[in-house]
Amino acid sequence: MEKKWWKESVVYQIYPRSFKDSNGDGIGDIKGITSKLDYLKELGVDVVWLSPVYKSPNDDNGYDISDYQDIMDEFGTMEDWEEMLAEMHKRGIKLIMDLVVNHSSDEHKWFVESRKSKDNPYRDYYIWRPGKDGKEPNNWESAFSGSVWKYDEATEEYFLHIFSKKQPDLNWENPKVREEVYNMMTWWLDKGIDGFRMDVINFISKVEGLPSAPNPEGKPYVSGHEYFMNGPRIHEFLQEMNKEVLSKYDILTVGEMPGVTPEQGALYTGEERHELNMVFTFEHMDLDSGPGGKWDLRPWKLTDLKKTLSKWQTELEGKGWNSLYWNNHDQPRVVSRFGNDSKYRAESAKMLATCLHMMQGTPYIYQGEELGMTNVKFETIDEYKDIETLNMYKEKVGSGEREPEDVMVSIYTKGRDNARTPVQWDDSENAGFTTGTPWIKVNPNYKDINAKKALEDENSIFYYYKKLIQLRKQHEIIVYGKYDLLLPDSEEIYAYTRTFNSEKLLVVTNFTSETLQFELQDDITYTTAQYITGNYPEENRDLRKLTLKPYEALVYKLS
Ligand code: TEU
Ligand code: CA
Repeated sequence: MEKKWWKESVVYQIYPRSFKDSNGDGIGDIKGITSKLDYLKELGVDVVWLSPVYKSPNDDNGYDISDYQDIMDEFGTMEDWEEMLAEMHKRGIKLIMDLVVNHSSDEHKWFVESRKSKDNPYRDYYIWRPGKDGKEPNNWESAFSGSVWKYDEATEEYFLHIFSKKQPDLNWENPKVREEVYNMMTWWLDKGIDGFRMDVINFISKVEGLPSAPNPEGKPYVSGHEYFMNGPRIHEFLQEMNKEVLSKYDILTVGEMPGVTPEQGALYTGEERHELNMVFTFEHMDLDSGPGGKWDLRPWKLTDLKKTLSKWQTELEGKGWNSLYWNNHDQPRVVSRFGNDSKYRAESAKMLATCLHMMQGTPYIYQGEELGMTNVKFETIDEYKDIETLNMYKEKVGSGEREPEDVMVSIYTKGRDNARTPVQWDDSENAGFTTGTPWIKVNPNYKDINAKKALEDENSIFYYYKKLIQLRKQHEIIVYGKYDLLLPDSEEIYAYTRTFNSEKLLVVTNFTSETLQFELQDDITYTTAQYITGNYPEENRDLRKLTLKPYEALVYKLS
């Protein structure tokens, strides 16, 4: 397997709106990020992934871009951005930018032109269709509720938007669109950035004819994913992008890909295929969703989590490369989801970190994860800000399909705002995030959970993450070792080994609040067992008969 810097790196995701406000307007900004770079340096991360900071009317917090080559006023100026990049590079931190090119904002100049007339030169930059029998061109449902089509009076046609009405999908069939995107990417790379995270990049190729999906239950709209997820020309487009842009730079590329399987993941990331370095799978994020989608809650099972993650580990071994994540700006907080955010918050946060960071792949840490930040429960729906959450609430409650209290439980468990409450810097008002009124409320637990407190406590979750990051630099086996799952049927213990040359890494994690026994199987032999890390004080122990404390994590190197 080829050695690469991006395989040896740890990435930290910043969601700028919620990271740090520098001027008291309640909105995180670029100068706020720059003021916290020493904090990131202390943590030891190699790369920052910055969620969108481009010009945007903020219908979807920056994922609706109206100018790809300018900075959002609320976040600062291009000079602020350049200063931030220089300060990152000074500290040896690389920067990857978010690339959101499945869609733009409806306020982008391309779309403003496109909607003017059917013969406008920009018309084919987007996906326009006439209605069918006075209705939408097909029955696909938007990710943010309702139809994916919006009727536009000016030309009496509909345009496609998989996400919000203000996020029209770009038409990748049009070579001019692709060329514009490649030029824009080159422009940013020439400004010195170190790569891209590509938003829903496996949605850019749509099936010809945009057929309606089967709808046996006669619902108003149904998922059209099979017609645009991993679509017919996706690999061609990515190979073209690679040839025109990516291959000319030594960069990190990661594609966000809902609905990608490990088999496809191997195609997207295969070293010989010249597409992307890695992808973000959603398989492990979907384990607690029922057939009705993400808001249809169901309990998750550890055996399913292990099956999914292990399949990615083995399928990509020697072919492609994994990204490793528990959290991002779209997901609930992991300690509330797969851990225990009350009695064992610190233990379970460290256990989850260990379980993930010891796998093969590039780990991603989402802001606040290193503090063990938790989900939030706002009392009323008006306190929520996320368009996905608000639209869903309106639809489900408005139609009488679900009771408001019941919908709130879904939001508490899965809502994206769980990840978007401000980073808790200290125990002062508004958690030190802003001197003004924060755009979204701070989690009330900030007096107990905050960075200042974490930095003063050598046993904090923060320092545990720091150690995990350092270990990756010290032990090649953590980066390159081959993964093998142990105890596939246990609903309580997640254990695996990594093998590299003649060494093995043993990782044992307890996913419960119970004390458990773990016996290392006989066919794993060794003469010395070196303790690498754990989330309880180190003890001399017999690996053949381990007693695991609640949410305990242990890592040994066997040789
Ligand atoms: O997300 C894409 C995506 O499919 C989901 O994560 C989605 O946001 C939602 O949670 C489905 O339940 C990306 C971005 O990460 C997200 O923030 C944007 O809203 C979306 O694309 C549109 O750009
Ligand atoms: Ca601000």
